[in-house]
Order: sequence, then C-alpha cells, then structure tokens
Amino acid sequence: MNKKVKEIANNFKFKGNLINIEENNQGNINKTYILTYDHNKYLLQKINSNVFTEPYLVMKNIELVTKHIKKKLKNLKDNTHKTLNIIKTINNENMYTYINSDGEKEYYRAFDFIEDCTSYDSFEKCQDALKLAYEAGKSFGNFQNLLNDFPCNLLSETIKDFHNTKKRFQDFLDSIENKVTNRAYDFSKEIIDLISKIKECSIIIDNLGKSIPIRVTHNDTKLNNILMNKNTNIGIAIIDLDTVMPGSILFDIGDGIRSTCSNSFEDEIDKDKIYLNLDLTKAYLKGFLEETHNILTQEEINYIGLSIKILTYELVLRFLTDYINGDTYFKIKYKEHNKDRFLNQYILLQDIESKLDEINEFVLKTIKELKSN
Ligand code: GN1
Ligand code: MG
Repeated sequence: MNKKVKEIANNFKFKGNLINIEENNQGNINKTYILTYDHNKYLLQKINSNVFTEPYLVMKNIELVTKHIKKKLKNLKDNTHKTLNIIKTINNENMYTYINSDGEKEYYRAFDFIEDCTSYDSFEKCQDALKLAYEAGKSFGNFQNLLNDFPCNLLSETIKDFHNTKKRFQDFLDSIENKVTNRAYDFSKEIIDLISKIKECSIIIDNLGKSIPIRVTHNDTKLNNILMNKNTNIGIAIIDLDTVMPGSILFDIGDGIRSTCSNSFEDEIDKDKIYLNLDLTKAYLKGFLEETHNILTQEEINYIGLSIKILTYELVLRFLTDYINGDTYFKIKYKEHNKDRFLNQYILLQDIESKLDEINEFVLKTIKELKSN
C-alpha cells in the first residue's frame, strides 16, 4: 500500500480501517485516489496547485455550493440527486496540507465516494447514446436550476479569466511571441485562421455582466463529470466542482456539447472520426433546455449555438498554446499529445461551424415547444 497516501489519509475523519488504495487516472488536472475502508469508500484528491493557486478558496467555493445544493434537494424532497460531501480533516478543515520531502506544500481534500454510479468518458461503448446525451444535458441543466438562486458574489474567481476567450487569445499570441519552442512554425495556416475568428468568439465575454447575466457556472461540463446511476443511467451528481465560479451559463452548455457530443475523444487523430454528432447534440440540448427554459434569458437562448463554437475555439487555443509553451499545463501521456488534442479540436471547430444553423433552429423550436406546454 502506498505509504505516503496512507499517511495523508490518516489525517482525515475516515471511518474504519484502510484496506485498499487505488489510483484513478481520469482527469487532466488533479490526482485522485479511491480509498477503500472496511465499511466505506472515499475519494482522496491532490489538488494541482500549479493550476489552482489558491486551494483554500477552491474548497470554500465547493463547500458553499454543495451546502446550497444539499439544502435545495432536501426542500424539494429530491432523493435521486446528490452532491459531493466533503470529509473534513481531523482538525476540522476542508483540506490537509502535506509537506513533501522537497519541503513543498501539497494540498489534499476528500469526499465520500458516491456508490452505485458510473461515469462515461465517451458514448463509444453505450447501447443508448441518445438517452445518455439527454441525461447529460438534463444533469447540467438541473445543476444550473438548483443554483439559480445562489448569490454568486459569494464565490471566488479561483482561476482568473478561466473562460475569458480574449485572455486565452492573448495567452496564445504571447506563446507565439515567446517561442519557448519552435512548434508554432508548423501551424501558420491554422494560426491565421484562429486570429480571424477572435472577434466573433469574444461575444460572450464582451456581454458578460451586461446583456448576458452572471450566474454560478460549473465551467468544466465534461461527460465524465456526471455520475450516473449504473443501472438506469440517470444523472445523479455533478462532480469536479473545482472550477465552480461566477460565469455564464453559455460556458456550461457550450463546453458540455463540445465535449459530450463530439464523436471522438479529444486526442483522436483519425480525421474521419472527428465531428459533432448532431443527434447527440439535439438530445443533449433537449435535456438541458427542459431544465432551464424557465431561467434562460432571450439573449442567452440566442447565443447557445455560438457558445458551442466559442468553447471549442477556446480549447483549440489552449491546447495549441500549451503545445507551443512546451506542455506545462495539461498532463500529457506522450510527446505530441497536445498537438493531437489541438488538431482534433480544430477539426471539430470547423465541423461545428458548418452545423450552427441547424443547431440554432433546433434550439428555437425546442424552446417554443417547451414554453407552450
Ligand atoms: C481540464 O481535468 P479535466 O479533464 O476535468 C481543464 C478543462 C478542459 C479539459 C479538456 C481546470 O479538465 O478546462 O476543458 O481539461 N480543466 C482545467 O480536456 O483547466
Ligand atoms: Mg476538471
């Protein structure tokens, strides 16, 4: 058994005797362990403090949001949905600070393991992908619904400018200028094209807090951040709440569809496999809109299609920037991993552009149907 993890685990209020430690390799940012005790299971996570420079504030945000969701679920007598439950340290804190052999601080936090659930990285192996896409949209819609009355001024912006497309664009230009590697030279055609798109892709950020309301947003609405009941595939809990911050609901819907309704993984290199699946997109939108049509403003509705493009554009920039900067942000599994991710999302972006009219039409039709019911 991993001695270090065991030592860290001893600082949390876990019940019983530790039987097993298993490392979980999902996720590009944090390190996760599943701890099995004789009667309970827990998640122990090392917070990536390069990405989250103020882990205390991350945990404060999570505490506030999960408390609110728990209260809402109780009032609504909703016994189906759940949220993360923080396990405190023996000193009653949200996080344990471990000093490693190099004298550096490592930050750990723990949650109850939510039983009888599964999460999907993609729909590849699913029998009923359409139902899953619908459930995925419904789950993030429900999350938005539960937090609609949460005062978002209580939340800290734990990663500044996380979905600020203009800031991401500036970082991208800086990476080209700083030339940490020579990798930008291979992509001049793509770079010129990306520069030509920034104006349109700034629409959400330019209007945020003006015509587009600021709400609590999850900001990382990937499919595998939904725990689904392993028998029924109904969405049970939204996890990975590290990036919960004030933002736009358009970040959540755009990134949700980008990540969930793409036909491939983010690092697939076979061009023929990379496209936005329209049937999945419509199913996802249906689920999301069923939950949110009463809270969405007309301006938000108008930009739903565009948000899918913008959030994909943003990730194209981020993967390319990290590639040019020599892979310092996203965990990579091989040398050219970020290049493959960038090219994949770039192909997806072009495909999304060609499908926006149909998506916009579907959104308007669905909203109309839902409002007339
Ligand atoms: C990161 O760690 P993970 O996989 O949940 C990233 C997201 C990206 C995603 C792309 C804090 O999320 O913004 O969309 O990778 N999270 C952070 O796979 O940067
Ligand atoms: Mg994440």
